[in-house]
Amino acid sequence: MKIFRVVKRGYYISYAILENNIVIRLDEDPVRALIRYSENKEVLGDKVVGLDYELLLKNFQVNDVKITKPIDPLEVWGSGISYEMARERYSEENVAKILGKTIYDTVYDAVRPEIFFKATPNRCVGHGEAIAVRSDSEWTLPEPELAVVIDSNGKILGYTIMDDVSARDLEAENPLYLPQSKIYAGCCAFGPFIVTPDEVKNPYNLDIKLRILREGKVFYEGSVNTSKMRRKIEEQIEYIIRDNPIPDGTILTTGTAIVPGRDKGLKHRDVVEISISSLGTLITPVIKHEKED
Ligand code: DO4
Ligand code: MG
Repeated sequence: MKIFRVVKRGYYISYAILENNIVIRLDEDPVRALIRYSENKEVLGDKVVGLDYELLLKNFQVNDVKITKPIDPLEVWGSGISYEMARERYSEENVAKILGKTIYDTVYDAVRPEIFFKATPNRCVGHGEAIAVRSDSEWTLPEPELAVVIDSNGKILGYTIMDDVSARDLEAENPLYLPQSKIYAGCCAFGPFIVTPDEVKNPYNLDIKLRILREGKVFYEGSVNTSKMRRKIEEQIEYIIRDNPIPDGTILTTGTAIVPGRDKGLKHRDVVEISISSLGTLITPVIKHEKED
């Protein structure tokens, strides 16, 4: 099952796409629906005909119906340096060291992963909605990542595409600035769907592709397969739930391996496209927050 959500005249409506493209209008909160499905494969709602969700994905809005983020996660957490490529690229900056090794080299080899708080619903956007560059950042990058939606016990309810947008200049200046680099309005995009585990055969064999478009042309592109992930998702979840109560529908984003350089920072009006096999394509325009006088 895939779920998605639209907003129509100020109201959210959630849908599920079942086998053979049968579309159901869900009768309950989408997180509750994911839990119900994970327990007994049951879906509560009525069959809908004539909803062209492919057109919604392409145009973002059709008449008064607009696609939006599939759930409002009360908490979004991130895992860092879970790929060799991230360790390398993050270590290239003149960053803090512990006993002669960069903090990124150290955490890559450590038993304990890097886990950080990422976002709340009001900081997240969905397909077709704008991610943002902070007004005080000159180097902000998209981080295309596989994310999991989990329940309060850490059980995986579904997978989604997440963009862990990060003000890289702030965190490169001082690791203590990580929360400011990671958490602000428009710092996180996810969707367009949440896809249940029965439709994602192997989360460790998914292609992740990133394209940054500038004035309609490809300005940057990169790709990776999740087989390169060093920290398994279960291990990341174990650390998130350890002595740390999380609500049902929490999202964990599992880290990036695609790290564009200093000359590839996002600009106002860019468009970021992230595709992951089995999960679809997440497209978001970029805005830059304006400095206040
Ligand atoms: O401290 C660095 C954050 C790393 C990160 O977000 C990632 O590896 O995806
Ligand atoms: Mg990240």
